[in-house]
Amino acid sequence: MTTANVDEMGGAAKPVIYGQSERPPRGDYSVAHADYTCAQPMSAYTPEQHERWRRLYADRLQGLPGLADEVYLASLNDLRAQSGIPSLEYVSESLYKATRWQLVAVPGLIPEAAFFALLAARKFPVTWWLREEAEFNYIVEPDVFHDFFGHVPLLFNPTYADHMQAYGLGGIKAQGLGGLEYLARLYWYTIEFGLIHTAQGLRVYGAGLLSSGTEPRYALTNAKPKRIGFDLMRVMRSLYKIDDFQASYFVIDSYEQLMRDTAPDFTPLYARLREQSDIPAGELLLSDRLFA
Ligand code: HBI
Ligand code: FE
Repeated sequence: MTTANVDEMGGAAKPVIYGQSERPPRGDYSVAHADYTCAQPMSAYTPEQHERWRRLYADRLQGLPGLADEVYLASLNDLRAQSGIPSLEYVSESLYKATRWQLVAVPGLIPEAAFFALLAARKFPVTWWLREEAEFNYIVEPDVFHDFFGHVPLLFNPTYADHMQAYGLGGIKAQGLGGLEYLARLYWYTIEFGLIHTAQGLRVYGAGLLSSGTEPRYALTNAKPKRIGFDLMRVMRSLYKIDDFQASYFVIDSYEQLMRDTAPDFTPLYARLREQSDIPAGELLLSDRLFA
């Protein structure tokens, strides 16, 4: 999903997507609560939408064996969510037992402060509406398929789940420190487009990759993109592209490494980052640890 500069004035916030024309919101923000959560209108989903979910699910899943991290695939399989748009409330029962996370419905992209606050409370915001048929292969902003199929399975992994809460807590702190853009880059190159080095080789764990269709194979096998060992400062200096395959991907050794490397207080890092130049997507540094 892209970062959004959502109107902080609350009310019917209209998400302005970077680089895209302003589009009318598809979720009704006026019915959302103060924390931007809303009811998931299970009865409003049509048979056509459940059928589109089944086709999206089958289409993306068939491309993942051998490309997606086995931890993700096993958890996705356990969710048994292939037959239709899942009830967030129902899935939250097993999720809460596993890692004390809950899924909450939101009308779409929400202001960063609200997003961080929900993550810090171990509540993952899932946009409740499903993309149109014309958006089957690509959608600009997150819909229920991207958020659920891409993000939810790994929330059953305790280390990833703890990292996601730490990210939310870090986001709340970053707001007063001018660190938001750096954190958005960290989220982009891990949670959305991250690769992981496993005993079987490089695998995909980023939600933006998992829900995309063709990018996992590109990310792992195409000669064009750079595959760089995760380094926190390097990632937070790295610019990214929101409307094309990535020019660089970052590789973690484990979810434990992601948790460990992002645990320290970022305050001194933001000061250092402001002194350093941004690194264009696709550019390499001599200090980069490269994967073939
Ligand atoms: N809102 N619903 C929703 N989902 C997101 O992933 C999201 C968001 N608002 C802001 C946002 N992500 C990004 O700016 C993060 O980098 C914070
Ligand atoms: Fe996402």
